Amino acid sequence: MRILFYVPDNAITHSFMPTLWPHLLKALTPPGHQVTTVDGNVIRLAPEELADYVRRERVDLVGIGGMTRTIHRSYAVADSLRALGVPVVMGGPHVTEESEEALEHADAVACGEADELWPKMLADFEAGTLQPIYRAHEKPSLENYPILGWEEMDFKQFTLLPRWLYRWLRWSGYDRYDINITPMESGRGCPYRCDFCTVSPFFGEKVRFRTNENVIEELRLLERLGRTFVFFVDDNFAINPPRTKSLLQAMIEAGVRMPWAAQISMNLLRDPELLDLMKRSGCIGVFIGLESVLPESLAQVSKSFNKPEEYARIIAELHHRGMYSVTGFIFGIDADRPGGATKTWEVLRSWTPGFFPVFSQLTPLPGTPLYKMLLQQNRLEHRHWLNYRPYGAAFQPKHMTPAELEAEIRTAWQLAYSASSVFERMRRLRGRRWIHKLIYLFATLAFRGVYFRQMTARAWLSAVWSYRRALWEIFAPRTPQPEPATSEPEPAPAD
Ligand code: B12
Ligand code: SF4
Repeated sequence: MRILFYVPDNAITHSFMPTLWPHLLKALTPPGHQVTTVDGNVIRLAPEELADYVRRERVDLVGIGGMTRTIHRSYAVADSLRALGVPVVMGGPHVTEESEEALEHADAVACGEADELWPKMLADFEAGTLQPIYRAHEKPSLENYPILGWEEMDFKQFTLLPRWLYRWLRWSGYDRYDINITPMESGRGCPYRCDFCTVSPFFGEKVRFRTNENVIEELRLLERLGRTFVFFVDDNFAINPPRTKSLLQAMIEAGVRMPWAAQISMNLLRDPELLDLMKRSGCIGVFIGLESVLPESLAQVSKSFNKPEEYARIIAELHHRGMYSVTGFIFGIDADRPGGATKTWEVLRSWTPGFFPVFSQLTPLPGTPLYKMLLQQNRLEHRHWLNYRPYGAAFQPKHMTPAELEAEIRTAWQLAYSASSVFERMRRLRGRRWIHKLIYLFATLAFRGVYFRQMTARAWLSAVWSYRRALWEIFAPRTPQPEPATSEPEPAPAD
């Protein structure tokens, strides 16, 4: 049977990393089927174009991912495929919570982790007995996790470099440096229950892990394939510190030298032994959900285990060891008031410049305590995901209007990525080698693109041009020279 997995596009950014679920489900597909994946974030197709492709390739069954952020795209694609008579199944965190809604667009829905459901769905489909809902009652163990077929993957489509730069690399014979990321799971689940997060409801509070040997086997495969960078997608990679340390130790002993990044909560990064092992095993970056610099806001989303007074020190500890931090902030929590973005930036600008901040609005995702609370208080835009607006507020914040909340996000991005504040950070890197500064500036440009549209050569060049003073800093002599602070917000983006 011919099966197509489709990852819906987010319509804003190019993807730098394959999405994991199609590759995992492919590895769990019984032999005898031909499975292809199309990632809409690298191959942008209108629903009708995808329908044409499915007809041309005579696909028998299409599986579509269901995240809240892109669910409107999933439904549009599903509708156009089913109009052709092609059966569609869906899975993922959104459809798990909103299965009735999803069934208006799909023939069947996998609710929860689908590792064990998928072969059953497939068998039922072949037998003509496909059920509408498949629900995982037990959380699958990850002890016998399959080794994914990465050797069949065309990673070049995910290159992080802008296409024009990549074309130039190819032209000059350096296209083996296709910078992109391979996702890998080492465990699932998180016991922390932050109010806005779907991870505890979806994957559960009981944490499950792959064996060290199994993770190392996949890392070895990636090394053989010449892969350059791994992102552990576990929501809290160090949730069980002894286990994480044992995995990192095993990676060091096995001699797998694969640069990696992961998501780890701030409270777990206080441990210097963990930080040392992270560095020795190849860690170059950590995503940390800091969420807020205000203790009252953290308390309101049940995340008081984050301690703002230790943020700067831990970011500096990571940076000192050569690891960057991507720090996530949320605005719109009930304790937040207008002006929060400026206050936040006043705190952040004094930190060691080894971090890349990203800002988003609080988003009520179905299945979360936050969603239930806002629904109860009648502050929620009904089925807000069907009316998706980038960085749009989908609820009524307590101390500001939705428009004010959107303005806070804009201000935060403008302050953090303005030419003057990037220049200021580059000046403070004067003690570092040029290559470090180059990487920092390139990564800053890439993170800037999360908010400011940067999909064309022109947009990239214009961003580089606006950072020209910072660019010169790459070649500045290696002497630390603190510069007085001058972060002025930039004008709003034209797009
Ligand atoms: C990696 C990741 C990203 C990467 C995605 C890159 C990539 N190409 O994969 C990046 C950093 C870009 C990202 C961004 C965002 N993410 Co994210 N991300 C994750 C993360 C950490 C891992 C995803 C993963 O691979 N999981 C492992 C796989 C195996 O699990 P899975 O995807 O759920 O798949 C299983 C089942 O769901 C099911 N399944 C899934 N799809 C399908 C389809 C079919 C047909 C079937 C049968 C089964 C099935 O089978 C799989 C095996 O059991 C998850 C959290 C998590 N641990 O899952 C959050 C998560 C998916 N992200 C989330 C969010 C909110 C976002 C953002 C909106 C954040 C933001 N504010 O911008 C953006 C939007 C991204 C977009 N698409 O536009 C939420 C989604 C919640 C929801 N209800 O949709 C999650 C769950 C985290 C959370 N805190 O709640 N993210
Ligand atoms: S620590 Fe991270 S993964 Fe765990 S519940 Fe909180 S936000 Fe979700």
